[in-house]
Amino acid sequence: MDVRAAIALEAGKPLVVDTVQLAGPREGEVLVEIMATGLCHTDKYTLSGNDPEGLFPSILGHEGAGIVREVGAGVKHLKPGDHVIPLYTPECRECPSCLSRKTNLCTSIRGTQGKGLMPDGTTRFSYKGKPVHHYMGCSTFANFTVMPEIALAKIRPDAPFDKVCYIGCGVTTGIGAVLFTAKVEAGSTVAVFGLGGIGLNVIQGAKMVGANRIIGIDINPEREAIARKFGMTDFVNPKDLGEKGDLVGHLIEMTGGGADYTFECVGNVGLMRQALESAHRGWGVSCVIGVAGAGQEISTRPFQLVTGRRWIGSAFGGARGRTDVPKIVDWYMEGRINIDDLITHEMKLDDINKGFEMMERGEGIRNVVNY
Ligand code: NAD
Ligand code: DAO
Ligand code: ZN
Repeated sequence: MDVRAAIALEAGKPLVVDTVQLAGPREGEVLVEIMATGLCHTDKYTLSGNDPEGLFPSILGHEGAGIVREVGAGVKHLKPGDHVIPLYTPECRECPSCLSRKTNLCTSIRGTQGKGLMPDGTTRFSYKGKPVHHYMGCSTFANFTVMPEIALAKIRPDAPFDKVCYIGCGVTTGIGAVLFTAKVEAGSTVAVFGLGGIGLNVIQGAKMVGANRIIGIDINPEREAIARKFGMTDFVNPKDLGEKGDLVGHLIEMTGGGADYTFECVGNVGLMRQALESAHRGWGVSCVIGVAGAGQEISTRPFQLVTGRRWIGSAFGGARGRTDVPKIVDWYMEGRINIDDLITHEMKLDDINKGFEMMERGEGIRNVVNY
């Protein structure tokens, strides 16, 4: 079938909005009409050409919501008409990782997904007769996509697509890192480094679990107001500490020894170190969420760990997509979490490059394409 898509033809070039061809779902696969998709910094990173695993041509986008239109042979849990959120971290419930109950990083289709292919090693998209890669197993920058059944979370039908699409990445990543990965307790002191689309969701997760003090750190002073709305109690702009400002020392003093939990939500390896070192001696946990540039490394003095700080990381908030994403949609529909105030711009697919330019300028929190 013909579908409308924003194609990443070449690294560093704008997306091309055009008609591409999509083959139907094969065994275990599902055709989904994408109704809305968020634009995430990871899409921008891949398009820039800096992602060593980026493939071209491809159809980017991994933060979508849509409706099942057709199912392939052997599909057991979905039917046409079901509302779904695509999962770049699938949940097969059968692989050693899923069965371990120790991780959300399902390994069943990891090999092909990383190569931009469906589990049978082929692609469903083509453009001008040539194959086009899938992206993160989702490709939500097309109004129809084909996905494996194990990579779709079935959600309630009354949830608005243009809001809950954000649960497909940013919301779940931020809230999940607090609830599922770090398991922050009520009464904790939490420090959040970077108050963008991820960090603001860490803040609302910390508020949800009853954190006592939530300190936000950002070099953009405009982030203070929205972060306070989401539950931040204290704001620190490292630029206000001066050229040689000691952010770690400042935070340790503010918290009487360090935060119980710190979260790095930028992707800056220097900040990751500061986040670790701002965690409380003896028990502080520092969680890396930000994705650093290719080849970068983190470092600290090992004594930081010997003296009881723990350095951990979180992918997709530690969420098991098919199990946890429908619950997070329920939390939104019950008014327990706020997504509306984080969706700062909506646009049509034809304007998607304007959304990328806004991300580049750091404007707004989340842009959504409403098909
Ligand atoms: P964003 O650009 O919306 O937010 C980043 C924020 O960090 C901005 O407010 C910016 O002003 C601030 N910032 C930049 N440099 C800073 C510094 N030195 N000190 C303090 N603040 C600083 O980005 P986002 O969408 O929130 O994504 C954040 C990171 O999370 C990215 O690296 C992204 O790739 C990553 N991410 C990880 C996962 C995961 O599963 N682990 C999922 C999605 C995104
Ligand atoms: O199982 O090794 C694996 C792949 C895990 C993918 C998780 C990616 C999380 C971070 C990427 C940012 C997402 C937008
Ligand atoms: Zn699995």
